[in-house]
Amino acid sequence: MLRPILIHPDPRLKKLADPVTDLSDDLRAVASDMLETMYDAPGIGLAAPQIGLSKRLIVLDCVKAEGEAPRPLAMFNPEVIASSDETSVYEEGCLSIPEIYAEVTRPAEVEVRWMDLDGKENQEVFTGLWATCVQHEIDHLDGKLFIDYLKPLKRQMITRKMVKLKRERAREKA
Ligand code: K2U
Ligand code: ZN
Repeated sequence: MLRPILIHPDPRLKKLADPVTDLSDDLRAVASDMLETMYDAPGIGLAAPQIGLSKRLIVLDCVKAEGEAPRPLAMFNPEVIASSDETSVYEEGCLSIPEIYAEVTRPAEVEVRWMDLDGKENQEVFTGLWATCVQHEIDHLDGKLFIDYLKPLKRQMITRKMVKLKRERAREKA
């Protein structure tokens, strides 16, 4: 089912998420809800803290080419185990910071280790948009948002805009 996505500023987006110790059908159902929510947004990634769950779980599908088969991935306890010195710049967005985009520089290639839905350990090198997205999602598990890489003044301006947006959305609901 679709889950509501938290909007910045929200303390739950700044917390260090807890490792997943035992995989359960409940957690598998959360991963499936997160993928449904991500596709609906639409987005190409989503982290559990964004739906208010402080667990180290992310989902992503960065397949952008038309006609290419989607590749929905769910990662439990993902960690970057190696990253390239070479960097890439990408104009990032975030489902928790709607309508805001800014350039972020990150390692161009990352090797990630994670546990999948079957409880199996995986290890894979990601490049391009996949590399950007998986790093953006793992940052969410550490309470880090892409605007944390921007200059303080720009970050404060964005936060003020989000406070205003949340107030307007609350008024619409009332
Ligand atoms: O974590 C999220 O909020 C999901 C982001 C993931 C993302 C952000 C920046 C760069 C790549 C992935 C959403 O998918 S935001 C929508 C989006 C889609 C493609 C490119 C940029 C932003
Ligand atoms: Zn995000």
